[in-house]
Amino acid sequence: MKLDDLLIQIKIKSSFLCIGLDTDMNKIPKFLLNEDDPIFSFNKSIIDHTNKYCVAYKLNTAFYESRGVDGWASMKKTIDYINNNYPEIFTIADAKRADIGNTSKMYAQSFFTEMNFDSLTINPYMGSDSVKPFLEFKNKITILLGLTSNLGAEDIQLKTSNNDYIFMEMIKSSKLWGDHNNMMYVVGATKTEFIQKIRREIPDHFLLVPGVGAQGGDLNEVCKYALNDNIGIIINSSRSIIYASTNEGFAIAAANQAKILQVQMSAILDERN
Ligand code: NUP
Repeated sequence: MKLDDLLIQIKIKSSFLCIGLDTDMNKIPKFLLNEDDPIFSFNKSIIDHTNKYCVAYKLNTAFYESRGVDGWASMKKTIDYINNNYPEIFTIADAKRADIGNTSKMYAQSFFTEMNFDSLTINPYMGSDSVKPFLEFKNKITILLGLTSNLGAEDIQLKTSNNDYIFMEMIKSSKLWGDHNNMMYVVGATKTEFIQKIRREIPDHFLLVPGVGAQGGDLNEVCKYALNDNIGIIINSSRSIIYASTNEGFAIAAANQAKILQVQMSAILDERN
C-alpha cells in the first residue's frame, strides 16, 4: 500500500484513527474462550464493527508471539482477514525489530512478505545498515521509534548529546536514510511538549502516535502540534477501544469508543479546512 492510499482513506472517513489489536487472552470476553481460535474470533468481531471509523489496525506482535505457534497463526489469520475484506485499511506490525543488516533483511521478509503487513515498527538505534534492508521493500513503510510514550524515555532518549536530545540526534541522522514516502516515526502522545521540535525536523513524515486513551495522551493537544499540511498523523489507541466491554456487546462497545475518537478527529479536520 502507498501513503497516497492512506491519505485517501483519511479523507473519506474523516479519521486518522488506528485501532490497536493488542489482544490478550486474559482480557477478552470469557464466552469466546470456547471458540477454536478465541484471539482471531475477538479480532474479527472488533474489525467488522470498527473498520468504518479507523484507517489502520496495529497488531502489537508481543500479544501474539507470547502464545507461540498458535499466536503466530492468530496473527496471520487476522492480517489475512483485514487484507481480504478491508484492503483499504493500513496495517502495522508493531514488532520493534532491526539487527545487523543480514538479519534485518530476514525480519523484513517475515513481516512484509510472509505476514503481508503494510508497515513494521523498528528500533533504529543500531544505525543505518540495520534499517536500510527494510527500506528496500517497495510499497512498504518502515516506522522508526522516534520518541516513545513510556516514562523510561527519560533514561536515554531524553538525555542530551551534542546540545540536543539523543532522540533528536537519531531523527536528524535517520531521516536521511529514506524519505517521507517509505518512513514514518513513532512519537508518544504523552510527549506533546516535544512534537513541535520534531515537526520542525521532519515536517513531511507521517507520525504514528500511540498513547491516547489508557496512557492518558490528549488527542487535541497532539493534533495542535503534530498535524501537517498533509494531515501527517495516525493516532493509535488499543485498550481503551478493544476492551470497552467484556460482555456480549463487546464489539459494539468498541465501535462506540472508536466513533467517539473519529467524531473528534472529524471536527479537528473540519476546523483546519
Ligand atoms: O512509544 C510507544 N508507546 C506505545 O504505547 C510505542 C509503541 N509502539 N506503543 C504501543 O502502542 C504499545 O506497545 C501498545 O501496543 C500501544 C498502546 O496501547 P494502549 O496504551 O492504547 O493500550
